[in-house]
Order: sequence, then C-alpha cells, then structure tokens
Amino acid sequence: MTATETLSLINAKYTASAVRADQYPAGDYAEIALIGRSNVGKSSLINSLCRHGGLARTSGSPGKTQTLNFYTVTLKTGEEGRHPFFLVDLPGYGYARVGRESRRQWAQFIDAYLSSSPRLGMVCQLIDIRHPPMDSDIEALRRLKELGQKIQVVATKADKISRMAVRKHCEIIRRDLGLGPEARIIPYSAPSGAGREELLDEFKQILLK
Ligand SMILES: Nc1nc2c(ncn2[C@@H]2O[C@H](COP(=O)(O)OP(=O)(O)OP(=O)(O)O)[C@@H](O)[C@H]2O)c(=O)[nH]1
Ligand SMILES: [Mg+2]
Repeated sequence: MTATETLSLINAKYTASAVRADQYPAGDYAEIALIGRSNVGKSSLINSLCRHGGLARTSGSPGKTQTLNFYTVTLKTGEEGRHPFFLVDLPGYGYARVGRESRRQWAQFIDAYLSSSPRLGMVCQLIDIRHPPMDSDIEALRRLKELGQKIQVVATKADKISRMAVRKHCEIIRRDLGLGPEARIIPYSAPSGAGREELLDEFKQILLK
C-alpha cells in the first residue's frame, strides 16, 4: 500500500451558492476551485472525489451550474489527520449557445472570484481528454497564471478513450497549453474514480502547507 492510498474526502456537504463576494461563506478554510468548459465534468468530479453521487448537480446538457457553489469537505489523511476546506464548483466557460454579452458577464463574475479570494489555494482546470484544448481553455489558463494562481490540470472523461490513448492525449493537452515537462496532468474518470488518489495527493500538498 502506498502512502497516498490513505487519503479520502469525508463529511462533504453543500454550504453556499454565490454570485457576489458578500455571498461567499465566512471562515478561514482554504479553497480549491474547479474551472473548465461547460459539460467538461466539474460537478461530476466533485461527486466522484467525495464518493457522493448527489452532492453537486450534473447534467448531460451544458450550462447546468450557474453560480459559485461551495462545498465544505474534509481531507482525511491517515488515522488522525483532518483538514477541512471548501471545494468550489464554478459555472462552465465557453458555452457556445449563450451570447457574447452573457459570456462577458460570466467572465466578470468568475474573474472577480478568482482574483479576490485570499483563501484560494489552487484552481483545478478541467479539460476533456478526448479533445485538444480550445481557445477558451488557453485564455482561462493565461488568466490564472496572470493572477498567480496555483494550477492543476485534470483531463476528464478518461474512461471514454483507450488506456493507450490516455497518455498521448495528455501530451497533446500539455503541448497546446504550453505546459512544461514538470507539470503534472492527471487523467480522471468520474465513474470509476481513477485519478482520485493522485488529485487528492495534490490537494494535500496545498492543505498541509
Ligand atoms: N463517461 C464519463 N462521463 C462523464 C465524466 N465526467 C462527467 N461526465 C458526464 O458529462 C456530463 C457533464 O457533466 P457535469 O459534471 O454536469 O459537467 P460540468 O462541467 O459541471 O457542466 P456545467 O455545470 O454545465 O458547466 C454528464 O452527462 C456527466 O455524466 C467522466 O469522467 N466519464
Ligand atoms: Mg456543473
């Protein structure tokens, strides 16, 4: 058994929804946020990480999550360690069917959060493993870097391609996002939970700092 196998998320519960700073929940818990295109699997990732199917609402059609949704979750490390934090589910970007004006509003609302939350310890950027990153992904990553955020790229829906293809597609994502060889890209499958240990290990690095 490896050390990472002792990590799990417990006591997950929905805490608050927000579209403005005065609606963010109080407290000094660190935050880990998930961003990505609509339908990439952000809400599904939260449910899978927490092993709690009904925690975050998911949908087959894009645009399901419309507010910042805060979940209070505890990272359990071994027998003793308990590290509560907020997992923050964000609305997706790049949703083609909404007009430019509402995309702009989206950008402002998310940007306000990403640039002003002092508790934000890491942003997980989700990319669908089947497709190369799109302009909206590249733009979002550029903005996160500009804000100095710690970024973890997660390649979602890994169960939709062969194991052989997973590695190759991760390298395409790395190349197109302009990430160096040291950047870790974590393939994830929400239905199977593959990638959970690796991602929780990254959470641990942030939460135990
Ligand atoms: N096969 C497979 N399907 C997935 C995976 N993750 C998400 N899905 C499916 O993809 C669809 C969208 O998932 P959501 O989690 O709602 O996506 P989202 O990024 O939260 O979408 P918005 O809230 O609209 O921004 C749903 O039909 C999920 O069941 C995965 O790892 N594997
Ligand atoms: Mg969602």
